[in-house]
Amino acid sequence: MKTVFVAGHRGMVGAAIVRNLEKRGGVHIITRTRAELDLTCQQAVSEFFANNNIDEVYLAAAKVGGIHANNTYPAEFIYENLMIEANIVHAAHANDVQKLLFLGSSCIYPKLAEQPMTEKALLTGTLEETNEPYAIAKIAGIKLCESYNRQYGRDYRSVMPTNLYGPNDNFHPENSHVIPALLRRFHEAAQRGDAEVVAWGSGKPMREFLHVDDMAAASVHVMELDKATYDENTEAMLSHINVGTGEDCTIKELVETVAKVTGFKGNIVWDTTKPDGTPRKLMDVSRLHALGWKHTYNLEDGLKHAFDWFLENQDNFRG
Ligand code: GFB
Repeated sequence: MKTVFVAGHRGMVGAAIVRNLEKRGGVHIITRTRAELDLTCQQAVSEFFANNNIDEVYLAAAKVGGIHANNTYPAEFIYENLMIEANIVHAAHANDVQKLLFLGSSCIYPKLAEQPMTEKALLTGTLEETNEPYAIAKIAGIKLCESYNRQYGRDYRSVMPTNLYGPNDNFHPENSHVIPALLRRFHEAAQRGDAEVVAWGSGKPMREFLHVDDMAAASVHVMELDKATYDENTEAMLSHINVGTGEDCTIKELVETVAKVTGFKGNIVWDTTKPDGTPRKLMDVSRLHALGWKHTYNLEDGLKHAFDWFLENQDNFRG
């Protein structure tokens, strides 16, 4: 039975990957909490790989957050992500782990990339300033994988998800992404019977959203593709694959759907002192579709599922 290390299993994506792998069965899954293994510590990561006979790695550990967190803690976003990736990718190689899947983000693409964004848009323009440090770290992660593949013949793949949401999300009022922030704020406003609720920015930016269970399924799908099929659909210097739905909506439309799902009936006030971020970042998912994977959740059903999870877990979620 192969041994699979899921780095970041307490996070939203890592937890979903563990659920997916457990459901499929037939693998031995290894996880470590932050207290057990500090992924930013090179020596600890080296020793962990040397002491465990790992066959495959899902690299879902990362410092993540929404537009405000990225803009407020740029040092942590670049430092922690670079360290985690460099330590894990190098230790995997040094201990002869042949397969690894690195998880990035759609913010690796230029702020004004042509829409929808194909994998070829990488490094063709200037990044969005609110999350440039995070994006640079994620681009470095892709290039780490490509470099070990080129020089040492490793099979380290990368997937770049669009904005994700779902169970185990971070519902912090300021530092979270837009969906968890709005689900919580609208729910609390509905409970109190507030007449209005505040959403950030102009409402005009467009975003694409993918349920995390779909992301986990796509990650396992890409990891399990045979090498010849993967290689045929990627290129030596562009070996990452976009993961998304290929459909987007305005933040205003998202807000209206969140109001419907949470039962909030009052007015929405836009706080235009908050940043909008990238105007649009729609993924071109044709490479992923050609590789035989498509999402299952539409946005409203996905939001209902995430909201149910929130209601069941609101007493013990993070933030
Ligand atoms: O999800 P979000 O923080 O991330 O914000 P980004 C998306 C959009 O929602 C922005 C608006 O236009 C926000 O102004 N928005 C409206 C809100 N109300 C709220 C709110 O209450 N909270 C939040 N957070 N936003 C992140 C990157 O960018 O996307 C990360 O900073 C990462 O690096 C992630 O790539 C996927 O899509 O703008």
